[in-house]
Amino acid sequence: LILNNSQAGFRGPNQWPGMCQAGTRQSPIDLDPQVAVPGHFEPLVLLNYDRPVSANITNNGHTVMLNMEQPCEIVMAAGGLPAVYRLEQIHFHWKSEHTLEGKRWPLEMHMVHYDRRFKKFSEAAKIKKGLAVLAVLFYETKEPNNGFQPMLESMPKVSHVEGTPFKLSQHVILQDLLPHELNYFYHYAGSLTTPNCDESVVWTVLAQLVPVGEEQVVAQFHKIQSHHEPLISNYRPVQKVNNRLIYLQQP
Ligand code: 1SD
Ligand code: ZN
Repeated sequence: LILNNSQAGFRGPNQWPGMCQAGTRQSPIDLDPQVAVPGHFEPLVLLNYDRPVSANITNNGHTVMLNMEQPCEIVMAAGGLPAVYRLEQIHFHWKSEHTLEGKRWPLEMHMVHYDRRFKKFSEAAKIKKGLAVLAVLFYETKEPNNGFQPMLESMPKVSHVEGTPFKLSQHVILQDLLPHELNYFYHYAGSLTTPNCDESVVWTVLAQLVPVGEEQVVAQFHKIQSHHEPLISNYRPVQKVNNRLIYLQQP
């Protein structure tokens, strides 16, 4: 499995199996206010995002991931979501997977949640709308974003070590990684962006961007290694919208 787009020929995204080729509701997509229809949803509800939480950090060979201990009480609901979803893990793509009016941003965060009526993530992942991913796009600034500090503190431990989880030495406050405006988002039905690209995800992509320090991206995310080589990028190309409605909720 090759996620590094610098190697995107053999076994790259164009050769991924199953739904990745056959699907019609795939992710990521380009997001464009001209194409979107207005959303009239209730505001998003994010519960316990303001709480300091402990997590494990892992380099899984295609991204760096923070795992929450389950069952966790950090949940996402409303905002057009058909259920209440529990946070399973957070991971990153560099550069962004979703593009905004054709523009790709340097970093995208995926907060992966599963319908809490299921006992565990893997069961919900097989069901349409079983998963809800909250995505945040970042733009680079000279100043570092302190919200990343607890995570970046532990990143050097995993950058050259694949598959081993380490406990974060500090607690993270998830809200510190979110934009101020939460009632401004794209909402659509899509898929996981890695094989087998199951079409089980309700996507909420926040439309207000968040700053991240250039150095934080270059000196930390770009140092993550996969098979002893820097993981230069790990985004899937944008997919066809087909006959889906893409909603844009505006404050
Ligand atoms: O790429 C991630 C993958 O690492 C895994 O976390 C999966 C959930 O099992 O989700 C995809 S993604 O669609 O959130 N990018
Ligand atoms: Zn992802």
